Amino acid sequence: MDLIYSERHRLRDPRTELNGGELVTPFECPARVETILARFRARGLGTVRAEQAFGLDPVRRVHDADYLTFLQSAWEEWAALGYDGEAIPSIWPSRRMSLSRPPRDIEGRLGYYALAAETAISPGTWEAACASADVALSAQALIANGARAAFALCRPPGHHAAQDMYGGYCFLNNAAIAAQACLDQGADRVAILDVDFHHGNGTQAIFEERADVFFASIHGDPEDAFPYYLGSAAETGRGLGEGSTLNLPLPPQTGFERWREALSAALSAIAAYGAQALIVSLGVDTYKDDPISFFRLESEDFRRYGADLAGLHLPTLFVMEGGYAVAEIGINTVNVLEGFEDA
Ligand code: OKP
Ligand code: ZN
Repeated sequence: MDLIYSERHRLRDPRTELNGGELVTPFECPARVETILARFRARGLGTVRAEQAFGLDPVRRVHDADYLTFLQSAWEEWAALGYDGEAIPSIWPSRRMSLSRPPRDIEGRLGYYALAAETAISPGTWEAACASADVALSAQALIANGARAAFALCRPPGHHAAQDMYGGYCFLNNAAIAAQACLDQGADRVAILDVDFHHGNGTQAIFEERADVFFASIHGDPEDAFPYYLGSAAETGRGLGEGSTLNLPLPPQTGFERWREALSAALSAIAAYGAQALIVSLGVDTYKDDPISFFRLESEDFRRYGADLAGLHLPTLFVMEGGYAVAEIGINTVNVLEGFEDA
């Protein structure tokens, strides 16, 4: 399968992440995708292609206009205040405050649009987020043109980003933008399977009330893991979308056997739904040595589940999400793709 890559991911290179009360070097760093790209090339899986520019129209199909305007100018507005540090929110519209409108001041708007504080906005963040969406759309075009599978090596990731929210290292929801593109090009039913360790709250929020996208996620139980406030098994979709959300939360120390049973349930549900295309939100932070996660998958397990995914026999778009054990991220990610291709 071919891989889409953008050099512009390097424009997203923040210095700081709020972690444990300190500002640390971010877990979500440029070396992640460079390591995956090198492994893909070394294994000769397919052609590496540059992204094409799709502009903002397909992004606007998923994200609110005011949110995009905010993201586009947030760094410049923050920099104009003369701070030395990167743009990090420090106040939110919490319970018993009004959520109704974004205020004028940039500090107020950061908190309005942020879902978490770890993700600093830095120079180049907007450009890199747009490039990441272009990577997803370019790979989507490959499957739309008949490829069995394609790999969008997106960075920054996307699955925590909702219509009007950023955070969890995400700004634009690459998988959701690609799913919407499939629908806009004529598909009736698309499935997104999120295998990142963290619940894809943004993707769920975007499609929660719709029947044309089935969202299934296997993730650390939100009782115990980020993003905490969405992702319980009780959430099954709302309104027209009732029944098209499937959350499979799992406890700390979950190993591959139990994880694979959850995958089997998700794949059965996707088959029953009658999806015409599969989009995999591919995070490899389920790995046993991931520094911020608590599942126990071994490198060979990624190959095994890649083969399971192929069993759906659907055009499949892999969209990169998380994974922070940088030394093993290339092996684990490419193992999924090889397992899929060898099945
Ligand atoms: C993004 B993706 C570290 C906590 C980090 C944010 C996690 C974002 C994960 N102290 N919290 O889903 O891989
Ligand atoms: Zn994750």
